Amino acid sequence: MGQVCRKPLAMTHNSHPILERAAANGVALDMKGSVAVVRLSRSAKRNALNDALIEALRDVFQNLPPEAGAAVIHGEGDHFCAGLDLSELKERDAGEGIHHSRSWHVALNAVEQGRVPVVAALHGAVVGGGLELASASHIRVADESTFYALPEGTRGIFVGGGGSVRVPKLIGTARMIDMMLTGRVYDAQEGERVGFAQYLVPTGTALTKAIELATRIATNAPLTNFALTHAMPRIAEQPADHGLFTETLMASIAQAAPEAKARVRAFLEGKAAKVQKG
Ligand code: 1HE
Repeated sequence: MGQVCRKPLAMTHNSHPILERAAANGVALDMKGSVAVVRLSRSAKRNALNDALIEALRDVFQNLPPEAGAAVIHGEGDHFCAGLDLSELKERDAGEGIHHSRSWHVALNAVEQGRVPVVAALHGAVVGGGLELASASHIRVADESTFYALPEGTRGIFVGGGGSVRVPKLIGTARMIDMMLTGRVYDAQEGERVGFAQYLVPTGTALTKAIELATRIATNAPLTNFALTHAMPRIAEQPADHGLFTETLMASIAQAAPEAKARVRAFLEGKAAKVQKG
């Protein structure tokens, strides 16, 4: 997990200078119960991701308050995120481009491989780097206004924020190549069908739904959430024999935790909810 695993900030999120700086650079954090609600707040530029905002995103996800058991990310205004801030692209040479792309990888890894599961609440444009950011989250909830695109192809550039790794895992390599070669845009319904979003909700309700899901996720045993967000993606990339071995290790660690024992005992004593149909 590298640096994202470090001890969370002891100070409140309102008072800590790192989070104050992040808020000034377009990433605001509010706690809603056990859920860290992270808001892209650069709506005048459609939440386009400039260097300062990427750094802020990294800082926020590396420093979530200890009471956070899950996080939600959403965008202010009419769109989730318009991707890379194109005004910063003008003069970058190859060497600078390498560092720029790697800085995105660090920030989006902080989202994907942080301490808690992350639910993205999507609406409006989820394009370019915005789609890369959404793909780094663990669950995506989209409202009916959402549309997905990778305009990098038509802008003469390539994805650089992890999109070529994460987007094909959601929709497949062929669909991603098609999106970039042809500029194809998926609407909200199609986006759910092909696998961008796991939930499709009425316009204006994605954030509410995402917070509802995150609140529930935050009640899971922390080791279960860790297994799902850190072990599962790695198992999926391992050869089957290695995957089965990793699964065995993770399962035995999770079941040995006192929290697991208590939860199973509660069910056996009739004190825990049964699985309900639909
Ligand atoms: C921006 C950006 C941006 C808006 N960089 N400034 N991303 C794109 O190619 C998408 C470009 N953006 C758009 O297609 C549209 O802006 C939207 C569909 C997202 C929204 O349209 P709309 O009509 O609501 O807003 P707008 O009038 O186009 O934009 C409002 C302002 O935001 C305007 O600035 P203003 O000063 O004239 O008010 C726009 O210039 C500004 N703006 N999007 C900079 N992206 C790690 S590699 C990732 C590579 C990529 O992400 S490439 C994809 C880039």
